[in-house]
Amino acid sequence: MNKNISILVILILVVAVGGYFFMQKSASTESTIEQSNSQIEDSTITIANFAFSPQTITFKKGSTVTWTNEDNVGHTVTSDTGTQLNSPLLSKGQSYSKTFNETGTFSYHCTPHPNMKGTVIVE
Ligand SMILES: [Cu+2]
Repeated sequence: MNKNISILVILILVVAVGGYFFMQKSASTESTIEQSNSQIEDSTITIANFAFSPQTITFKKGSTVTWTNEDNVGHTVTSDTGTQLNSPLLSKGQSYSKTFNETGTFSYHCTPHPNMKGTVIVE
């Protein structure tokens, strides 16, 4: 009888300790995911008065940037070099989104108005 109770106590201890470590492990995995998610920010750039605002923007890899044209005039979001950014001509109220999965500095301009410039820095 006493032996049976001892075995029962040991079993309960094993389950309790095992459960504790399991919960610790899943809790730390959860916080790691939360941390990496918090570094990814979706950003908005406004195109207004023939300018990109903010003109320079910095964010983490994996973030999505959306440009929205608020001017009555059509604008584009076009990479200075390469094809990373290649929007169509955006009319008023139209948007263009791009997800950056690689780090780097991406300079862009507006094709009809080459003096409109902006920079996206992905860390
Ligand atoms: Cu423009």
